[in-house]
Amino acid sequence: LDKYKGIIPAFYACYDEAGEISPERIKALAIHLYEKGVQGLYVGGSSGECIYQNLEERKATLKYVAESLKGQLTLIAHVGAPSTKESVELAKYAEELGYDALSAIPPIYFQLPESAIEKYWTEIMDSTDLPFIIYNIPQSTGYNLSINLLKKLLQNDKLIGVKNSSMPVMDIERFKAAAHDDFIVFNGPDEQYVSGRLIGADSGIGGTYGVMPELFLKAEEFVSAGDFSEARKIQHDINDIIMTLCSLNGSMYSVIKEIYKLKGVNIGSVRGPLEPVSGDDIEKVEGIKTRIDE
Ligand code: NAY
Repeated sequence: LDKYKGIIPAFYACYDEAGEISPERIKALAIHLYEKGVQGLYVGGSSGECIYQNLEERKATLKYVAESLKGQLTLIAHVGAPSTKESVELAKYAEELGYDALSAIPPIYFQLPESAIEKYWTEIMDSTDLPFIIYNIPQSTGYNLSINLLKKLLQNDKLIGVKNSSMPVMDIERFKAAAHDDFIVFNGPDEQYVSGRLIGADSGIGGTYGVMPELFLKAEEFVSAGDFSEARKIQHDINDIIMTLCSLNGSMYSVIKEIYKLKGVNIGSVRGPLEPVSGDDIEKVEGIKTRIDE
């Protein structure tokens, strides 16, 4: 399970100037992140703007990332989709492409009973031979994984971990305590990477790792070495940067994509209803990049 330990950026949606999926840009971003030395990639999740892409577009993204990097780092496919049918189709496709693991949010839009959520995740798990990682992100889905459901799902050997994006770091400790020793908990909130690791997270998957991989790799190095005071300093820098990423007009992802253009890796902008960076704020992007590079 060492292949899941380390810094795993959530892969960004890559569009051309017309807002269509860009194979070339997907490949360029994949190679760029690989060269930074990250442990793996989480493809097609929140940062992949999965909710705003159709099945064919999501499949294309999974395919071009796999073509670029299969066998070179750990690849996790997020396959959560509005219906079970589509999620299973994506899961099977990811298996064909050679992904290492699958992951999915719970069903969205309707507030379904836990029995339906259990069935949804179980049907995805049963559809392939790949290991499965629950994506718990209650602030976006409206459902917070219960210890009760986690314990039930743990009877399925395919379940190897949970990517926990709920804000209480204590949830990480509770999930670790409820499961077996090899169960992997991934820290979700980037703002709490260091505290997440200290309370028991084995590694992390995050939406801002991709724009500042060096900082997260450094934070992880200090955590692994037990140098918490240095780790805390890096977390402080990371949090200052995240606050500025979130302070401009437009979504955090649109700011990240403008920074990427300045890095010389153009991955396009965001897709509606996410808003691009607008007006004078575009001039502030350079300052954020400088802060990251310092
Ligand atoms: C994914 O699937 O793209 C992620 O892992 C992103 C998880 C992110 N949470 C949300 C709500 O977007 O990494 C976090 C987030 O970007 C970060 O903590 C900054 O707020």
